[in-house]
Amino acid sequence: MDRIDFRSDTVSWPTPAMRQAMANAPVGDDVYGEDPTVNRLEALAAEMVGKEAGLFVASGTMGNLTAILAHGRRGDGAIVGEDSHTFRAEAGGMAVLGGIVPNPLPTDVYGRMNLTAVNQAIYPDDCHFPTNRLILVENSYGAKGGYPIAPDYFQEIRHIADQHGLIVHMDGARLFNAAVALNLDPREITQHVDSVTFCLSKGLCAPVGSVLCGSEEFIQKAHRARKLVGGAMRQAGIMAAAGIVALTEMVERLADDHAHARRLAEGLAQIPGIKLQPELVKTNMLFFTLDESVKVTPEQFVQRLRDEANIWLSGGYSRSFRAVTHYWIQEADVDLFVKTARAILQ
Ligand code: TLP
Repeated sequence: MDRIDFRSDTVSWPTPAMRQAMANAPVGDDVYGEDPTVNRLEALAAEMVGKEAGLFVASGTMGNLTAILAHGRRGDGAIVGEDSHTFRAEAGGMAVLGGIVPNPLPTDVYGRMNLTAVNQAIYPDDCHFPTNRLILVENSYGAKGGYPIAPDYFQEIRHIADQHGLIVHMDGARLFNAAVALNLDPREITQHVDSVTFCLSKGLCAPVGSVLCGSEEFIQKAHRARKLVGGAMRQAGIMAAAGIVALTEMVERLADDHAHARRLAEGLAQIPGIKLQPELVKTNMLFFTLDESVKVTPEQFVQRLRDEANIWLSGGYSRSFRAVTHYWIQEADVDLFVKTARAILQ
């Protein structure tokens, strides 16, 4: 890449192997179900998360929206973390386009809703209320520093859902980061949910795309929902080819990104004026805050990192920043970040 970009793992460029695979991909019309590369990706994705079928979509947002549209109807309720991506950062799609009524609950330091609160959030069977339909979960949990939530939480959520006939969808944008960090097969996490979306274009480096996975019957419905939001593509095998490389070559190496994030956290934590908790850094992201005592403004901090070391960082709202590691960030880049930050703040 042409810069050291910690703003997100979404910025990661495709690898040379992906570009090669894209150039050589056999293609067909995916709306007719005839793109062999898309079909291969969907089958591989479904197998890796232990579901019957998969659906290639343009983005994580489209995957979550397609899932919610396929699972629910106007007037249905969705219990969801109040700082989850689906509730907070997808332009309100479930309500705007689906007529789904979110029922947001607080989450703990790891991104888990309190189970008693989840139980209490289920409406009585009464015409005043939305219809109970969905519980939306996320793993890893972006707003809580990408914390990887262990499967027992999802098992509890499943239990509640089963008691009330609810459907559980997981925004697993960074599911593989969670699985690698927990040293688990992703299926051990996804066995507790009805459907899951994961992204190919974040830490896994593909240029575009996510896959929504679930039962055959659900994916049939999801085809219509994806069409509805304009997401049915044609020779999408060009992009799916990169996704296959992402799933076959880029999963295990996520551990390197996690080690880099931890190294960055430990380095930054040593600098006077920076506040963070390295022990919470388990995957490829970290949050830190500039102490009130720091003279440099958040904007100056971002600008100087860019000017002095070509290091790109976003954030600064409430003096808080997020740094995300990915394939294109090496240990030397992490050390340069720490060294430059120290020089700026001294
Ligand atoms: N997250 C982006 C931004 O939107 C914040 C990022 O840089 O992290 N779920 C989670 C947990 C996500 O973090 C994201 C993207 C999505 C869903 C949506 O994926 P895309 O961007 O492909 O629509």
